[in-house]
Amino acid sequence: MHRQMQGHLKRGLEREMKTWHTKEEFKSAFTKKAGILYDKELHDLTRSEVYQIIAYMVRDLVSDNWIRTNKAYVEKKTKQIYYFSIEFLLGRLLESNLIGVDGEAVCREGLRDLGWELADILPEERDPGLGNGGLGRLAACFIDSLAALQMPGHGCSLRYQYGLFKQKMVDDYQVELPDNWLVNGFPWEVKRADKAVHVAFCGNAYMRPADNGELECVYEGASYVRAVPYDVPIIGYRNNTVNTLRLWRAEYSRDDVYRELSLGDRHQAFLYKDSVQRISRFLYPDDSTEDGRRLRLMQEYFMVSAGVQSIIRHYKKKYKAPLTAFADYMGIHINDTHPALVIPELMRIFMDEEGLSWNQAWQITVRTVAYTNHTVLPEALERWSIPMFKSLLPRIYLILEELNERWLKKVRTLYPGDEGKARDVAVLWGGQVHMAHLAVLGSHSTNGVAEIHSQILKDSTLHQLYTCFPSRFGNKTNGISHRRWLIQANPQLAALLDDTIGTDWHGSPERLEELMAYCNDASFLERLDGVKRERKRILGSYLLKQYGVSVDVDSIFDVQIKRIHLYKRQLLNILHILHLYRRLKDDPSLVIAPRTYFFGGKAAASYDEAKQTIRLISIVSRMINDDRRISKMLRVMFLENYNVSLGQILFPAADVSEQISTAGKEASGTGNMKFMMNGALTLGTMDGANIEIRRRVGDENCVIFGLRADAVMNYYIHGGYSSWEVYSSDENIRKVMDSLINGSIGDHEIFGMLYESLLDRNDEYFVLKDFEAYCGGQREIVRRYKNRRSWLHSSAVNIAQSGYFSSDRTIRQYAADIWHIQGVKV
Ligand code: RUG
Repeated sequence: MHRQMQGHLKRGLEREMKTWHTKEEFKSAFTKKAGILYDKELHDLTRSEVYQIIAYMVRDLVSDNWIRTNKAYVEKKTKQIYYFSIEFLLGRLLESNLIGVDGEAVCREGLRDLGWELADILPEERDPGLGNGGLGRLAACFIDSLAALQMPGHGCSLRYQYGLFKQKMVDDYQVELPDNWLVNGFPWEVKRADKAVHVAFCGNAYMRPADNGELECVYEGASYVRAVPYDVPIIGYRNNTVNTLRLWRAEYSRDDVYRELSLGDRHQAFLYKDSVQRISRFLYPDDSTEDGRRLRLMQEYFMVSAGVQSIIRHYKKKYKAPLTAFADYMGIHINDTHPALVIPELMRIFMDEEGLSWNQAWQITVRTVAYTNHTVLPEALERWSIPMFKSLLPRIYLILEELNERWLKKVRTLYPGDEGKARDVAVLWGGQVHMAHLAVLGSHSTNGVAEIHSQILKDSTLHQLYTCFPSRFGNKTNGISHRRWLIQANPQLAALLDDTIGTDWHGSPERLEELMAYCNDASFLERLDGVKRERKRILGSYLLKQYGVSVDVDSIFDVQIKRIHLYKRQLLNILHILHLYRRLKDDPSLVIAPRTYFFGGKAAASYDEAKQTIRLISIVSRMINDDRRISKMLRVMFLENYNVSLGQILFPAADVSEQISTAGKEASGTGNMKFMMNGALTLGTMDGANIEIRRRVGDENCVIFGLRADAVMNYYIHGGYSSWEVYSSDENIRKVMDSLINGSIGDHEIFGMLYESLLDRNDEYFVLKDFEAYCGGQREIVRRYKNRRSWLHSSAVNIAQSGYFSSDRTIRQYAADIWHIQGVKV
């Protein structure tokens, strides 16, 4: 009661949020907007046009607040954070923004009066092609939380014309089609041509003595690319805050094109235009070629330079404080090493354009930048060849050279004769630029994304740098937006929670823990059962509509959705399915608990083993689903083109969350959190955030199996284990492995590459070593599922404990420990 009164009082003082209060208000705004945008009778509008109209209406609602938010930050001289990320995997924005402005219900009712269903309009929006996986989705959750918590934090990235690719399955092969997501425009963006900057590439840079006796840099013959920002409003959750995601697009200058044309060289003009536009054309150019790698480096520097220039300009114009105070007002967070060139770029501007000394510039830079590492896989740690780097970014290279020289001098003085140490901490070594080393050296904070991952960084991946800067290292366990992954994706569950524990958890997700009091409440569990069944039915009808296949909603829905990668071990899952299939084939009297296995995920276009894994899953699924007897107990689905929108249908419907990476390899995982929040039980290894999930829910409410990270590490140190030995001594494994090459799968298919990676190349990811334990885990899942009441109890415990994994908690930790920012009321 008391809290409620306080709430009313507080709200009374705040400016009322702008929204449509009645459906009449909505309808009148809609009609007006439709007239302005399309000049058509309402009944002639297409669904896509209806989507565009509502999107622009939402933008109208928030436009004052967008201006006000920026003004508030400047007037209060608040420190602002810029989250630089090469990806932001946003997902569709219409529904989340409608929820944000508290206009969803009114919009739904108003539209219905006008003859449309909101549910039919939402799919008209294409998933923005601005990201591909966990790292990009994390960035999207983070800016969502920053706005929800009214914190001054913005995103910075590239405006890719094409997303990763659209995955299509053709004859069991993954085919990559262009993801032309911008084809109908992107109503959420605002082009800010007046804020364009120029980014320099190539040319020649060298140092020469200046008049004052110091060295100065001469940089000549550079080519300039115009970077134009497109701003997307990031709308806070019913709170008036509107932050910004700034996306940079490479544009050619008309003057340069006209110059070439006036010289009569149309071909040259075309080449120039193309060379500029390709910088922001594709998310992830193919990095298996030198040309692709060069383009990727161009993208990284383009994003970084444009972003840093605009931040410094903003600081000088609006904050009017000396550069020495820069880090007190501006923070730059780099999401992995892709934006790590912010470090030399800040140095370049501070020294070459602002006239600061090396030491002054370095001090400000380190205080400004913070870094998050997302991987310990050596092949994913970015390194660039020095010749390529030098030719593309000559001035930036000179800065890295100086930085490296100064740093190694210090290291060699502290550790004389220890060249191993120098190698492990160098920025330039062995002909390569080491981006992770640059990121640690040039920032005041380095964190991993789950406890185990942060520990591995300290103990091994970045161990030598850790010994140099122990106080810089920390952990920030990842989180997910409970607004998108629960309130929006699973309104049925959200309503049940509201009914049971009230709505306070919307603003304070840790209060989901109040659900613990209901985990043994029979009537609550019955309703939870109803919600899960409903969500399984929704997935079932989607599959029927999309693929014409039906699934048994009474079967266990076991889901593995994520990028396809050997370390994530989709192979382990499909080999176990093959094992089950073989048992059912060998023994016609065998009856097993009905199960439906779902897979979804894209393989990188040049990653052959991952593509063959998809092919294996696809062929096995057809073989099993076509078997009339067996498909009553076992079904397998590979869902093409897994993306955020598909995730919003899959997570709520899952009973089992497959998190089965080789221990020590998955930095955190965030899918594991989305499943948990929707009441699925984790079947997982002691890896990434699984460990923290297990700690919160207890062994009774998840199933953990397999080698631990230290055992894996031990094997690596001693040259691995012998997968042949496991193969020879375990009949189940032998039979499953043989089926990969003896023609018994599908139409005499041979999966030689996978067979080789597991046996001839000694199973780097311990698939065979963990096979028996995984089969045990699967049996345990079935055993528990059979006791419906206790399964539902576990499901409820998972939901109740999932509040910790809200990205609001993560962002609060970043804000308090790294960024030193607070919420600002708008
Ligand atoms: O593989 C990691 C995931 O474990 C993690 O959850 C996610 C967000 O932190 O980042 C993923 N990741 C790592 N994506 N790209 C990389 C390497 O650049």
